[in-house]
Amino acid sequence: MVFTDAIIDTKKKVNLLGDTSVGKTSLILRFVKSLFGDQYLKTIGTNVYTKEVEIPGAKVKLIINDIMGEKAYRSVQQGAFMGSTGIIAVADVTRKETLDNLVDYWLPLYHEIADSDNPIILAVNKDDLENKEITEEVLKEYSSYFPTYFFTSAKECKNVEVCFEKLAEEVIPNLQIRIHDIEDIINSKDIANIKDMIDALLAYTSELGDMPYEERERLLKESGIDKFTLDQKDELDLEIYGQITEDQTLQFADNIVEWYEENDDDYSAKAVRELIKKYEKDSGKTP
Ligand code: G3D
Ligand code: MG
Repeated sequence: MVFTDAIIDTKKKVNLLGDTSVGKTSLILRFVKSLFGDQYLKTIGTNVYTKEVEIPGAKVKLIINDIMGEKAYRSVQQGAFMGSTGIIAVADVTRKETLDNLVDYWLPLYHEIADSDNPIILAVNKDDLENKEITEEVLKEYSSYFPTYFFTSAKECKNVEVCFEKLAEEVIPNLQIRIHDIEDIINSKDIANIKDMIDALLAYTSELGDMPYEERERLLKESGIDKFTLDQKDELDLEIYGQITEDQTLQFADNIVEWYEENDDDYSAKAVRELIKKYEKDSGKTP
């Protein structure tokens, strides 16, 4: 079994930001509707577009907010940043000041509202034009703000999809690491008995699934595994395993799935469901 299917199915709100006329609306329309041109651009206020992106391991519905670039609309712009999980910062390759304005105006404005850890992809747009003021050389000086950038053209459909796909990847924390590691847990060894299963559940929740220690302990207790506490390394004593029943183990697994669902971690809920299936198969309960 390999996690090539989308194991996460989620929605994420993202924003494009940057000065007027850098091509924010054009990039969105190119990406969402495969359109470019005059008749679509006369947007007023904030517009919201959605498009589903498939990347390895996940299906992400991007909810893309388009804002007006005029700085006078500050409060409207900030409203559009609520709940944002990541941004494409857009500059115009022929106007270096649009890059500086990202750093001096747009990023600080965004960070007043949104999490400073949110991923940022830089799109240096209109790469089809001559008279470039923003080059690879120039971008070296901005690498602390924009570690990831693409030269794009909404007009010529260059690097547009890759920008949004990269953002989709980055708005899911640790996606690649998690896919790799859960595959390891699931593929590397059999989960043929209660001990293996509990070990896998403890390993997943503590190392990959970011479940707080106290929560893990609480879910153990709620599963009837209440006589025991975890040690510092999140391990149970060896002798304890013999006293745990299969029902308690599966109850623990179900509680974990439920906990992840409540905490909007679809990936982890699905990963633990896979562990349950694996246990049922390896222990001979299902063919
Ligand atoms: P904005 O939403 O950031 O304000 P728009 O920017 O998407 O409205 O684009 C502003 C102008 O730049 C538009 O031209 C648009 O056609 C043009 N534009 C957008 N992307 C590109 C691109 O990749 N290459 C080129 N050459 N032009 C682009 P008008 O003439 O309508 O002002
Ligand atoms: Mg626009």
